[in-house]
Amino acid sequence: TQAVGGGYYGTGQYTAQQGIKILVTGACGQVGTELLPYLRERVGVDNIIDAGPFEFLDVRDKDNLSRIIIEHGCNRVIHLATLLSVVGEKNPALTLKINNNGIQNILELAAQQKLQVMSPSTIAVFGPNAPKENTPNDAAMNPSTIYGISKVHTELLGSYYRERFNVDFRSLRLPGIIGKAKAGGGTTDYAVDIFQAAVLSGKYTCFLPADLDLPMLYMPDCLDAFWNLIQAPRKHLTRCVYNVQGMSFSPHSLSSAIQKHLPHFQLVCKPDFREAIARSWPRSVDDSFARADWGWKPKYDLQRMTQDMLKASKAFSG
Ligand code: AKB
Repeated sequence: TQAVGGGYYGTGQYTAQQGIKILVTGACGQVGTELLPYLRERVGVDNIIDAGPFEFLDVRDKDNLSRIIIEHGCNRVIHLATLLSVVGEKNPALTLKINNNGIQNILELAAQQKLQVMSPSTIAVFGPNAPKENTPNDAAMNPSTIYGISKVHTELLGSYYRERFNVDFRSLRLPGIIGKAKAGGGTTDYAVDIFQAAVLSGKYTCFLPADLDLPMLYMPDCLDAFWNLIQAPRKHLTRCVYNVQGMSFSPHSLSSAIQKHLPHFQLVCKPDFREAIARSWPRSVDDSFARADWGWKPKYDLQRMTQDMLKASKAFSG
């Protein structure tokens, strides 16, 4: 067992955990980029196999997936590879192939090789008829985007494999994720891009209306959510899919939070087709099951996240 130092988020000392070997798909995406170093601190550098720097992998290719899992002796998979809401509407057929075939391959291999599977879902599983405020974990879903439909498929297939084949499947319904890594292809991406624009030009043109609230989560809390859910004893989990959020805000309230640090910052809103996607989603979600079952407790609210993001964006832009 080897001790590794605290890192990027000042998380302190961790002891590399013996017996955990994780394959992370989608390792070069927004969450993967930050999850990899976070996991390496916790389970040891050699115990994270990612489909980025170490193995190139198409999640539709089950034979290659199987080879990588066997060759590296993986016992857990964090399956992040997915197409998000905006790209999904541009290419529904490809979204079904990547999102649906990907999770099916992972779950089939998990059943054969007894792997724990963590694969995030999204607030996009909730469609226009679900309650908009504090959307309950068990609200009827009926999404209107292909991305949401593919993630309902992920949730249902995961639950099926858990009941039928005893696969330890776990999932988080992620809201918009704000972090230092670039986002891409999502409806909530404005909440990432706005920070670079604020620091570089003092102005941002947003593709959503100023008053439209969406649930959001800051990356350090997102990473803790992944870790805490995969580490939770299975007997404590009353379900396999959990709503989580850290805050809920509109472009206008985010802009006001930025103006506290950059008084001349200007927000201009020119809503486009992404408004319809955002309007079909919850404005906030009820995450009380996550709090009760595995101790979910986000640390960042809008003010704290904004301060941290502006600091990082300033450092980044020199
Ligand atoms: C998106 O905007 O598509 C994603 C999501 C909310 O799942 N960030």
